[in-house]
Amino acid sequence: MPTIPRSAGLWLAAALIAGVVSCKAERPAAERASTAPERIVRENLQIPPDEDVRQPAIEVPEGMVHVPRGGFRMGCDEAADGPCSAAERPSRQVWVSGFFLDATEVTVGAFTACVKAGSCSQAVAAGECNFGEKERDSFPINCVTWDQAIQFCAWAGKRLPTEAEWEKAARGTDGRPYPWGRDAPDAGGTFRANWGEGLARNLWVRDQWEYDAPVGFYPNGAGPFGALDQAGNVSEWVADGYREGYDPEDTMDPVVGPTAAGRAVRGGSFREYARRLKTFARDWHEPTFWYSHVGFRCARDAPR
Ligand SMILES: [Ca+2]
Ligand SMILES: [Ca+2]
Repeated sequence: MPTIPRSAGLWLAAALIAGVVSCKAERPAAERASTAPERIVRENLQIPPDEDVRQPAIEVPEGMVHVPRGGFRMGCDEAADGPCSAAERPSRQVWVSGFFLDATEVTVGAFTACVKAGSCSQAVAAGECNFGEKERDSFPINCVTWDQAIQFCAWAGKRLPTEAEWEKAARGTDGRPYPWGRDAPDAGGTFRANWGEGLARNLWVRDQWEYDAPVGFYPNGAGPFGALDQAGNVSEWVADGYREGYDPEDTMDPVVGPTAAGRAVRGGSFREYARRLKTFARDWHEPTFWYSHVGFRCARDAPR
């Protein structure tokens, strides 16, 4: 039996050790990447990796905010949100495609430009209405019917948001009861919205405005995607017809056509209790009437 010289044996042992170490150091990068956690996250989202990670940034139109596609919890759940009205139930997961939403309510200035262009009919100018009043350009247009809101958004190359879009923009994906979070509108002495509180007018003006305020007056009231005044100031027409309660099966970009009750209105206004400011609170109005506490904002489809 041949013998390996002692010196050669030591060399072989050293080479083996070096080989093992070298082999570990040169493990292919692709093999290491296959266990990276981000791959698991994408699989759970069921979105192809290319679509998920390699898209260019979205260009957001001026004066709008971007609400990315995805699910959120729409409606009121007694356990999470406290007492719910029948109109606000059932709470369920809803998928909403990506869209842009006006950062503020449509202003008197913007609406007047549409009237001057011959594309919008005049808003009513009386009493608490803002149209035609001096130094009101930065206030929300009010006293407009649902049809006039449709007219304006079309002129601007936009449309009214659906009720689901409006609620997602206000509520985000964490189920918050107000656009800014869970704090009351006046928590810590900071006012986050313009609202009223019953019959006592001295309570209405604590937020500095008895009636409507210029849009964007409360930066601390911004929602999860940056929209302002979704809670309070003027209530807002949305595209949907009003039905008391939601269809639990209609969960992909839901929208309700015209109903006998009227059109849905969201967000509460300067003349309503804080409860009406909640992200899931609902109201409705007759679409051919106008109201001094109702305005609107517009939306537009996003590329994804
Ligand atoms: Ca007020
Ligand atoms: Ca509002």
